Amino acid sequence: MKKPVPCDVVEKAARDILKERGVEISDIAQIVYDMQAKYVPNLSMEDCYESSDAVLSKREIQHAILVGVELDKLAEKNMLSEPLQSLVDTDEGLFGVDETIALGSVFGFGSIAVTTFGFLDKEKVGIIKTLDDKGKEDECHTFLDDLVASIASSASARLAHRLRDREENKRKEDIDAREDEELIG
Ligand SMILES: [Ca+2]
Repeated sequence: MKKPVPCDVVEKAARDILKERGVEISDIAQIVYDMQAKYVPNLSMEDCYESSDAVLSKREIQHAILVGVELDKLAEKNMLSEPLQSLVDTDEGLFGVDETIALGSVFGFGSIAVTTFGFLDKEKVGIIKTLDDKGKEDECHTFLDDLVASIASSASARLAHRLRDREENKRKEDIDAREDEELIG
């Protein structure tokens, strides 16, 4: 019988692969900061970092990262079959699977996550722009730029909801419990 993969192995692999591809949690936190600063007075980078890190502990996003980045890496090495190789490597405009995979994991975080993802998909900011630019050269980040947008969007939504709860003085355990109930994975 095939053995299930322990979840800590999956989480570590997803976190490692982001780093390997040049994305630090602080880069994602910066996007979250830029997205939320106009709505939240006194927003701290620590809150943005904490929220980005928490999103990375969700299984659904870890799986999306592993699938997407694997395809980016294979395309970079010219190892996919044609025509998929060219579709991924050239980031063909009508190839939307990169966005679909990334979008799939923001739904659990509600409408703020979905609208933020739509915004980041159009206005590539921070590390998303860097990845997009590098992808036009020798590297391939067709999936990764959308995955980063997905993590940042989910983290923005999570943060917005938590800050409201904090404002209303809900106890930390209640906030954590509610999040666990609401989210998949
Ligand atoms: Ca893309």
